Order: sequence, then structure tokens, then C-alpha cells
Amino acid sequence: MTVESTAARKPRRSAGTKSAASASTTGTKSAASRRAGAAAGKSPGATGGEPQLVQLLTPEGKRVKDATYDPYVADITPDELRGLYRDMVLSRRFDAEATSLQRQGELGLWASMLGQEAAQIGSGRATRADDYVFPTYREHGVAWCRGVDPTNLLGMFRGVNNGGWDPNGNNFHLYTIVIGSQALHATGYAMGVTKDGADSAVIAYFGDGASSQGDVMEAFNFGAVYNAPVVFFCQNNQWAISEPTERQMRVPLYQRAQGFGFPGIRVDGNDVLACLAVTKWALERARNGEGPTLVEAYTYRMGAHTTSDDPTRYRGDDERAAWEAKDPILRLRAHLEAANHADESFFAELEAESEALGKRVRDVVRAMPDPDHFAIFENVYADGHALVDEERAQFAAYQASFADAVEGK
Ligand SMILES: Cc1ncc(C[n+]2csc(CCOP(=O)(O)OP(=O)(O)O)c2C)c(N)n1
Ligand SMILES: [Mg+2]
Repeated sequence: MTVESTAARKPRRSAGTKSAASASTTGTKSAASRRAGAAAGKSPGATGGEPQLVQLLTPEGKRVKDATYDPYVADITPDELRGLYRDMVLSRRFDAEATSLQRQGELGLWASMLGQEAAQIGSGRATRADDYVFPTYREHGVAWCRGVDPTNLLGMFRGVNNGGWDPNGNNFHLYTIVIGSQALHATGYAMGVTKDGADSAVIAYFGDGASSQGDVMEAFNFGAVYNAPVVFFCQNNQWAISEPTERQMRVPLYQRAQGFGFPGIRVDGNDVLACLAVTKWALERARNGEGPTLVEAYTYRMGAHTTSDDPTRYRGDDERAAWEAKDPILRLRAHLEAANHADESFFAELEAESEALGKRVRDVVRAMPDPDHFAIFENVYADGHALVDEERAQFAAYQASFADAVEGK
């Protein structure tokens, strides 16, 4: 396929030049990951050393300096810091509520984002209203930042609609279940942004597992050669269902970018400030015509893959405990308290807001009307199809058989 791109003709700084990406090498590994790596026969030196994370807040909430990324958060106000905290608390509450609703039979399935709040809120708040976001199925925190009403995320998981929101309403695409496919959609969209001469950027979210998908590799390559204004934001939550990262790849994830010719960087995915700064930097590169960036947000999926999964079958409690010590919300709270940026009344009001959100979510979900049972046959083909007509008739007969049974009694 040949697509004429103005971006491709733009002078491009050599990938990685002046980027902090080159400063980032390899990452900290959990004990379980190391075990998994050893089990897979991986030599300890295979990745060229231990990865380092871009970090602006330590797990204890202490602010650390970073010459490259500090400028991206230098003007952040106490009010904005409290805003990031509020975003994380409320999106976690929403997520917990959805998990409970699934357990009560109100949703068919739920994919929790527990533990990934900083990666999602930091990156989500880095986007501009005119940027376009392509999520997976777990980006509830990003949806929150984009202004999508959280209750709209639940219709698909309840099985009452096919999506639940207008993607163009908030420049937030529908959730994508086909792993990695949205990276291609994002890249194509970004190529279009360049053709339009707009200065907005595009961000594609995906997971560590998706990074091995062919679609993602193709997106990387197209993004690179067309210099597309796209940020590839990978949340490495250490697991692709039951498959640990170390059994999925032989080099640290962010290093994959190098083979495609653009910078890759690993950020502490449990540090909301670092995620905000690094994503702003990457979006700025995109807007400046410097092409794609791969951001690997190093984080942890605290819950199950989905409510259909039982993680106790494949990972131990010790691993989760180690990550709980790096909890993104507690980290920012410690920082806010140490800096005297938030008092008891702030936390109390937020708790009340969180309770109110929980109640609203429960009420709205329970009141969602069932769809017309025959709606599933609509919109399959623009002009109808004999096979769909046959299936509709079969389904109608099946439905009618229940009425007969009731009448026959
Ligand atoms: C093309 C495709 N292959 C397989 C699946 C089944 N599947 C659903 S989630 C998943 C793992 C994804 O892991 P990761 O990309 O790390 O994202 P996470 O769920 O951890 O957020 C797989 C293999 C799918 N949905 N689509
Ligand atoms: Mg994963």
C-alpha cells in the first residue's frame, strides 16, 4: 500500500536523539518474573542490564528530580495535584463498583484496572481535547479523563449495547477486544491527522501481551516510516492473562521501538506525575513532527485479568504484596500530605464524592433497559442478507416456543 504522506517528507530528527529514551535502559523485575524468566531458560544478562524507570515520585511519595522530565510538570499547581489524586480515587471506586456488579450478576464480565490508575490518569491527563485516544478494554481511567461518563462503559459489559458512547464525542474510541488491532487504527488515524495538517496527536493504548501481536508491529513500522503523530502507550502490567512478561519477550519491552527507528522509554507506571510528564513529552514530539514514541508504563495488574479469571492459579500473594507497597494512590497521598497540599476535609469530601459515584453507578446499571432481542440481526449487512433473514426467523420460532410452553400449561 502506498500512501503519500507529507509527514514522511518532513525533516525528522534521528530517532532517539536528545530523547531521554536513550538514558533508559532496563527495569526492575519482580521475584516471580525472575523465576518465570529462569524457567524459560533466559540468561540474566540477556537484556543488557537492569531497566531503569523514569520516576518523579518514589513509592514513599518523595519528589525526585529529573532534568529531562521536570519541565513537563514544573508548573503543576497543588490544585492540579489534588485533581490527579481525585481522578485516581474516583476511577478506582468506579472500577471496584463494576467488579462488585459483575459478582452480583448485573454485568456479564468486567476487566479491572486496579493498580493501573497512575498510568491511565497520568497519560490521560496529558492528552489535549483535540487529541484522539484508542483504548483497549481496560482503559477506564483514561475514559474518565476524556470525560466519558463512566456508566457508559458498562453497557457493553452488561450486554445491552455494542459500545456505549459516541467515539467522536470525546475523541475516545470504543473499547477494542481484538488484541492490538487499535494500534493500527491509531496509526492510520494519525497519518490522516498529518494529511489534514492538524497539530493534534493520537495515542494508542495496549498491553504487554499485545506488544507481541503482528498488528502492533505493523503499526510501529507504519508509524515510523510515515512519521505519524502517534504515541504507543503500553501498560506493562506484568501479565497477559496467565502469561508473565518474561515468558513473552527476550528484551525489555520499550527497547522494541529501537528496531523500528523511534524512541522507547520506560516510565514508572505507578507514578502519576512521571506518567503525566513522559506522555506530555511524547505527545509534544508527535505534534512537533518528530514521529512516534513507545512509552512502556511499568505497572501491575492487581486484580484478575477479568472476572472470569482466577489469578491464584498462576501467581502468588507475595508478588501482589510487593506491588501493593508501590500503590499509585497511596504514593500521591503521601506526597500531598508531606507537602501540606491536602487536609482532612479534602479527603473526607472525596470519600463522600466516591460514595455518591458508587451509588450512581449501581442505580444507572440496574436501570439499563434490555435491548430488543432482534436488534442483534440489524446492521450485519447494509442491505440485508438471506442467511441473516433465516437466522432471524429461527430465533423468532425459538422465542415463540417459550410462549407455547407457557400457554400449554
Ligand atoms: C487477537 C486476539 N488474540 C487473543 C485474544 C484473547 N485475549 C484477550 S486478553 C489477552 C491478553 C492481553 O494481555 P495484555 O496485552 O498484556 O493486556 P492486559 O489484559 O494485561 O491489559 C488475550 C490473549 C484476543 N482478545 N484477541
Ligand atoms: Mg498485560
